[in-house]
Amino acid sequence: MNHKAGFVNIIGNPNVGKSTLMNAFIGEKLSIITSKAQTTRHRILGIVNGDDFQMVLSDTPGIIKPAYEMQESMMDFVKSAFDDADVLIYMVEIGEKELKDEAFFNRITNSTIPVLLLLNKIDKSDQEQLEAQVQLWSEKVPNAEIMAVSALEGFGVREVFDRIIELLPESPPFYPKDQLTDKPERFFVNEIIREKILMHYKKEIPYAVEIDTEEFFEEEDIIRMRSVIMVERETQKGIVIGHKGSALKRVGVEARKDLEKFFGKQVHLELYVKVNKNWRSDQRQLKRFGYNQ
Ligand SMILES: Nc1nc2c(ncn2[C@@H]2O[C@H](COP(=O)(O)OP(=O)(O)OP(=O)(O)O)[C@@H](O)[C@H]2O)c(=O)[nH]1
Ligand SMILES: [Mg+2]
Repeated sequence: MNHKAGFVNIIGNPNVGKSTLMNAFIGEKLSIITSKAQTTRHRILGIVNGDDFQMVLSDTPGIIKPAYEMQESMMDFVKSAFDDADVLIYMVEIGEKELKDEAFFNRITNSTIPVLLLLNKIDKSDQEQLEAQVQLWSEKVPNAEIMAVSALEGFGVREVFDRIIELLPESPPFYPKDQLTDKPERFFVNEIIREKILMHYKKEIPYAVEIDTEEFFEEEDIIRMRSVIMVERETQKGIVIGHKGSALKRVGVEARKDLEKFFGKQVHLELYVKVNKNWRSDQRQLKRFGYNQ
């Protein structure tokens, strides 16, 4: 039996459904998903293993024009996803125009590796609009194979999966067959907490926040975690904590529930908030938080 394996890297604008698709393939909530743009900040590998294949998916941050160091580094993750892809998934959503970054767009249209253009969120469109969109994208990206999907409702996802398997090159696996991701446990703790921050705070707060899990200690029937929520300014600290700590408490309760689901074990989570001025623009700090490859 010949074995197939390769890197399948998902790129596209913010909020189009890249992480939703990756989770649908994995069958687990590996990447956090929210209705806000720039939910994903890192390149996250999700590995799907079969007897005769290994699909190494990469979820990446949505493509933006970077305004500060952290966003520069987010776009470096996207660049790296162009470099090692065996199959490129370019995801667009119904009604969107094109990438805000022309250089990235040109790399897609000039790609020598197979490009699957996934037209996502078709649950929100009708037949007529769908046909017009397929027409539009086949002109814009003539080298791509277009497939219409709803990552959220699972429509067309199986077909995309099967098509990717066809496109994978023959190769031995890149990772052990029982490995699901490249990220350590603490990364997912940080992400689950950050998802709650994205969901419950407005304006600049989610973008000014980074999580650092300082302690992750697994006992026989409980995992004890202590994480710090870093903000950039004193005023943001007050907002994150909320009146008598109510806002922070809600984050803690909701994150703990998700963490228990994720790790399949009881979780004790201690959260506190710390001001870390301008961490988003500080190279050393960014390195510490995993933004430099
Ligand atoms: N209606 C509909 N909504 C979807 C679909 N796929 C994703 N969404 C929603 O779109 C929003 C963004 O989804 P994400 O998966 O976080 O998008 P993303 O491309 O990873 O976003 P960034 O990480 O910010 O770049 C969420 O509210 C999803 O529930 C879909 O097929 N149909
Ligand atoms: Mg995402």
